[in-house]
Amino acid sequence: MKTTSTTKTFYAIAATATLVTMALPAQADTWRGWNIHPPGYPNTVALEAFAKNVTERTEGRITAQVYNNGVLGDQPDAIEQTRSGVLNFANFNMGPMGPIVPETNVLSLPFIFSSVEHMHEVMDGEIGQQFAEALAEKNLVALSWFDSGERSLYNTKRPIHTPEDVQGLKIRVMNNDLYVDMIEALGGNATPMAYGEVYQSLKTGVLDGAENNYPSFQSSNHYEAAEYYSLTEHLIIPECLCIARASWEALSAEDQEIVREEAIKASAMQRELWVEGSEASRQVVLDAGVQVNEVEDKAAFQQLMGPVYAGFIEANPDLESLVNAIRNSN
Ligand code: BDP
Repeated sequence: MKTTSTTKTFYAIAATATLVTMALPAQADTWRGWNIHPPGYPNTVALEAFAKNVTERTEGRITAQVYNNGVLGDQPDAIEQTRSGVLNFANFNMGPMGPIVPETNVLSLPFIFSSVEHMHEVMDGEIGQQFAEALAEKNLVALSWFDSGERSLYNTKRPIHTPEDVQGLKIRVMNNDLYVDMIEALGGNATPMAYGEVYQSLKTGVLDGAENNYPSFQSSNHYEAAEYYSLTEHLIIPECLCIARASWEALSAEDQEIVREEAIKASAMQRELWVEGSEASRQVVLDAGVQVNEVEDKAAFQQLMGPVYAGFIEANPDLESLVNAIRNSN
């Protein structure tokens, strides 16, 4: 049969239409979740429970799966992929979020929270809602907040008791200029680097140190390379359970409710597991011979952050009231 160009066009459109109708339901309900941590890590356990419960409760309308160990990309990449809806959900630390959602940089100011409890109060209240709104504007729906404890400095050279001990050390930081300013204010040399590259760099001496909480210091095996862990506790950064806005908006009101409830349950679970997990990780690193030291004069570190705050407020005058609101909420 001789086909005219009109019939050809018709067949092409019909074929595309069939493909679209066939492909859409499958794509719409398969949710891929990004996670940087390994199996067994508190965040991983909570995210996996979230995925399982969402899958069960939506009776196949969503099939959610978590991909661990950052296999779907490093964190800055994964943030972009979730913003564009290529990934559907994720647990993100607010550190690497700063370059994309400037408001969240407030959470990366050293010593902004006086304790983990203070951070929880702020994030679970009205101020936390402001951050959720800022994230939503960038296509990330933050449904609940996870804990990530206190981050402290560790290195291969010496215990850190005073800022002078940081002098000259090459310290890895997450991808955010604020952390470069923070380490430089202490006299160290900051190197922004993807999490997955730090272990090798510590081993080979490209880096002298990094900073993180106990669970990550342990699960990343950085403790095998860095013998000194010093409790500077300079950063208390919340993390979100975030959904891609496109995935969220594609849900019925009923399914949004299920996803929201499960995200809140996941954060309660994560916070509980975090407390146990931090203690277990502390034991592992101590048993492995890591020298952990308290930092008696934390104020000495805090004072050096003056210019970091001043520079930040100068560059973001509109965020000054948010900084003050958090500091005064304690
Ligand atoms: C961990 C955070 C993770 C970060 C990592 C890092 O949970 O999101 O990617 O630190 O230092 O504590 O990059």
